[in-house]
Amino acid sequence: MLGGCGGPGEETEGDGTIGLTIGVSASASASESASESEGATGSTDSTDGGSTGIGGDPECPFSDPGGDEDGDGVVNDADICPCEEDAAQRDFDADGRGDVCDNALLYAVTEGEAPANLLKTLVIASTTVEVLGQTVEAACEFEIPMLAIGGEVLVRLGASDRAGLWLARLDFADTGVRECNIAALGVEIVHLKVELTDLTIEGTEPYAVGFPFSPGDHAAGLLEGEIDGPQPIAIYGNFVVLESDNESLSAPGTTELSGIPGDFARGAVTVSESGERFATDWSDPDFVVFDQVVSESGVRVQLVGMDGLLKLRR
Ligand SMILES: [Ca+2]
Ligand SMILES: [Ca+2]
Ligand SMILES: [Ca+2]
Repeated sequence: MLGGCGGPGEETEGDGTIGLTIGVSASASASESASESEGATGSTDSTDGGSTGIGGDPECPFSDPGGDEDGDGVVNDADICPCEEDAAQRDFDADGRGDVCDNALLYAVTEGEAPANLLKTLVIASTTVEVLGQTVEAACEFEIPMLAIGGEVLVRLGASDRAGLWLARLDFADTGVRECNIAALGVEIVHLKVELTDLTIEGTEPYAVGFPFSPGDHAAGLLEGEIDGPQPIAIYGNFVVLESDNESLSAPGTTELSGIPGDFARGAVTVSESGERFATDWSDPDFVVFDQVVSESGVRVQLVGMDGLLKLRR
């Protein structure tokens, strides 16, 4: 499925330089971004205490405990979201605030725990070169381990039977040195030793995806479902060429990928223990995470495959 990685169309009139990189950005923290996100229900701080409003919400004061501020049929002093319509009165994490008016559930990658938090993927690097008098696309590919060592994921529940999901940020361990032989027409062009460092993926559109769940499971403290679409992301990091046996084609050095647009694959989501734990299981070795020309010399980098398990905690 990875054959023919010399894709047409995008190559520029390159000088044959093959040197890539992916670049670290000063990314906003997921928490900051979360509070800015459209439709997020409150901040991600779980400082629920000290509220003065009936129902525990300081932003929802009213004077009549026996009234029905939001008209959902539940009187104010019994309503776990007194200012928002939620006749079902769901409270997934049992903190006294209903799903509809509660903060999003915020999960953190605490520590890489391979094989959990290890995503398998493949890097394909290609460029246009002159070989035996012909201009051809030359490529190499190598597997990289993507071990998640930090980041934040949010899950937002509302009145529907669908949870909003936002992989706000994932930070990955450096890949370690990989070898990459670029060849074309049977001719080895350059043999590189490379490493991807400081790799970070950010979800660029909060809650652009989600997953459906069963109300019965919700009542039992469990949400399970399949993500309903690819999540838009931006990728940052450094692609470092450590050694090269053909420095006229590719000198050692670092290339930045700064905000390369891509997508995270669909996967199976489990939120268990009434919201304490979160897991996503990906199994799509053919999914193209991104496919971009990343340098002026026309180097094209593809990241292919999402396969692995991410386990997070609140
Ligand atoms: Ca009410
Ligand atoms: Ca209500
Ligand atoms: Ca709650």
